[in-house]
Formats: sequence, structure tokens, C-alpha cells
Amino acid sequence: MKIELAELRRIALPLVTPFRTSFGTESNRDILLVRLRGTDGDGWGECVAMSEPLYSSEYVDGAHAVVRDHLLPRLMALTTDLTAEAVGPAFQAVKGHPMAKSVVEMAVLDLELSGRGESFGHYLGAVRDAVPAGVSVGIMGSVPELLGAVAHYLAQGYARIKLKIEPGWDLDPVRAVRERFGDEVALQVDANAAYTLADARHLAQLDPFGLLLIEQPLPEEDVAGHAALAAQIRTPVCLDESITSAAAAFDAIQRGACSIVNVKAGRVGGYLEAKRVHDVCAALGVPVWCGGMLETGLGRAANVALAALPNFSLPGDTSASERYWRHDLTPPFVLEDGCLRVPTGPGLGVRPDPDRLAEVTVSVEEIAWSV
Ligand code: OSB
Ligand code: MG
Repeated sequence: MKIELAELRRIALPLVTPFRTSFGTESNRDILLVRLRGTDGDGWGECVAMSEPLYSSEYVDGAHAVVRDHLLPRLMALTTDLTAEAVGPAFQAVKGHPMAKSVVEMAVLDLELSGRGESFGHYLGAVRDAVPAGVSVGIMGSVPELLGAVAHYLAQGYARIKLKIEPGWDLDPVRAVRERFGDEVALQVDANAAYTLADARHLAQLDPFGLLLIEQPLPEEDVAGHAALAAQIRTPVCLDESITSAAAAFDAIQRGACSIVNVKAGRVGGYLEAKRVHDVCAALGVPVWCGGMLETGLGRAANVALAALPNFSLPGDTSASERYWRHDLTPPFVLEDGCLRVPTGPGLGVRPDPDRLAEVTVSVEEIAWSV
């Protein structure tokens, strides 16, 4: 596989509706795409870093600089074959920046797999041809507004609902959703680190609602706090932000900080490490599910392939394209009986539509591949 050019492309995509979490509101995604142009095909990667460093320390301008100045040069310097397996070791000396590392690995993997006609799903070890889709519902201005949104998603067939929560928007919305839609709805909450251990008794008031899980109630670094909280509430604790690698997943589980894990490739440095997180959790008997970061069809294709692995036993934040975008970059992912189909074509199995890509492109930086 010979690469001629790396393209760092920034696109601007408006969300169909603003997405509010405990850390901020996202209305327009500013997304970094990496395209590796090889002698016989392209490889695409999508970076999940957001505009501001609020979910984690990474942000899109920073990731862009790290990819350009610290990661691509390390790949160009490789004397061995450039494969996805070689990417992690090549980046090992660079501390942190998992989202920047992940987008480059994703592009290399797409290029490599496309070249030999293998799909992401096959490569990662998918055992399903479709995956159940959940939907992440942002914090809203009022409970009636929230109930309207949840009714809409349930009517579309979503297999589970996740409510974003924060202090002041937790017990009332959960109670209202249970009262209106019943106990059968698969329901979970995500705090994005908005609480402290002092809120344990408050969070225990979620116990009667039979939630599947509470995601990341406490700060990223507070593994001990999550273990203490898990001992005080009945709702299973799931970690997102804290799980930065397979080793971190092993540690958090051994310490009793979580009994369920959210897997996001961008957060752990790539799809290969994400598979290792899956494997560690499977070995420890801990179920996982696939998180999302408001991706276009490119990132969604890879996520849906990952979500088809055997230990992904809960529905993921892998929603249909129309939940996010009026026009996706790729042919849209659509809900079929509450599921998204796993792409089977070579590589990601999807390609950006050239006209749509041109419409949303803000800038393109081309970097010649010098070896
Ligand atoms: O915490 O899971 C999260 C989006 C951006 C950043 C963090 C999170 C999310 C979501 C949305 O919950 C998931 C999705 O539908 O892509
Ligand atoms: Mg989360």
C-alpha cells in the first residue's frame, strides 16, 4: 500500500436540533476528516473531537495540529509496511491525544481493508448483520418538550432511550418518561461527569425507576469515587469518559467502579484498542455498548461494525443519520425494525458523496507523503 497524499479536511455540519449535555450545547459540528490517497484508492477517517475541550481535553483544532505535526510524520517515517496494526506502536511515544490517533488509524484501516476487499465488520469480528439502535436525548428546556422528543423516537422504533442529565434535570425527567411511556422502555441516563460523590443519596433516588445504567456520574479521574458510588446505589454504573484504554477498563472493573462499559474508538485511540476494550470486558463478564460522538455516516459505519461484536449486548448510541443531519455525508443510515444494518462493502463500506462533501467543506490542507 503506497500513500501519495494526506488530506486534512474540515467540514461544517449543522445538527437538525441543538444537542445539550451537562458540559455544553452543540449546534454545528466542526469535523476533521482525514483522507489518505493511496495509489489505488482512498482511506477515510473521521475525528470525533468537538470544537471545545469540554467532553475531554481534546478539541478539533488541537487534534488537527497533532495529526499534522506529530502523527503523520511518524507514519511517513515507518520503514515497515503501513498497516492499521502498525499505527498504534508508531504513535506510542506521543502522550494522550487518542481522538487524533484514532482518526489516522481509521483512515489507514479503511485504506488497508479497501485494498483487499475486506469490511470493517469482518476485520473486527462482527457476529451480527444489524445492530439495535438507541438514541441519546439531550437536556431540554422543559419536561413536555422532552416527552415530545422521546415519543417521536419511540414511534420510530428506537430500542432504548438515553436521557442526558445534570443537577436540576434528573429525577423529574426520568420520572416523567417512566410515567408517560411505562416501565418496559429500556431507559438509561448519562451525566457526563456532572456530579460528585456528595450527590450519592440524591442519585440513589433514581433506583426505583429501573434504569439500565447511569453513565459517568463523576469526573473522569475519579475511579475510586465511582466505586464508592456503585456501592451506594442500585442503578448499575457505566463508565464513558474514564475508560481511556483497555488497561483503564480492566482497572475500573477490578476496582468495582463500573459493571458496564461504553466503548468509543475515539476516546481510546482507535478501533483496534476499542476491540481490546471489548475483549477485556468480555473476559471479565462485563457487557459493553457502543457510544457515539455525533458522527457522520463515515464514523457511524465504523461504529456500527464495532457494535456487531459479540459482547456489545446493549443497544448503542448508534442512531440513524436523520437523528443528526438533514443530509449526511454518506448514503443515510436508516432504522429498520429498530436496527442499523452493518455495512458489508470493502473498508468502511460507505464513501462520502462528492457533492455533499464539497458543499460542507470549509478548508482542505494537503500534505505530500514524503518517505
Ligand atoms: O457522553 O456519550 C456522550 C455526544 C457527544 C459527546 C459525548 C456524548 C455524546 C452523546 C451522543 O451522548 C451520542 C450520539 O448519538 O452520537
Ligand atoms: Mg457519555
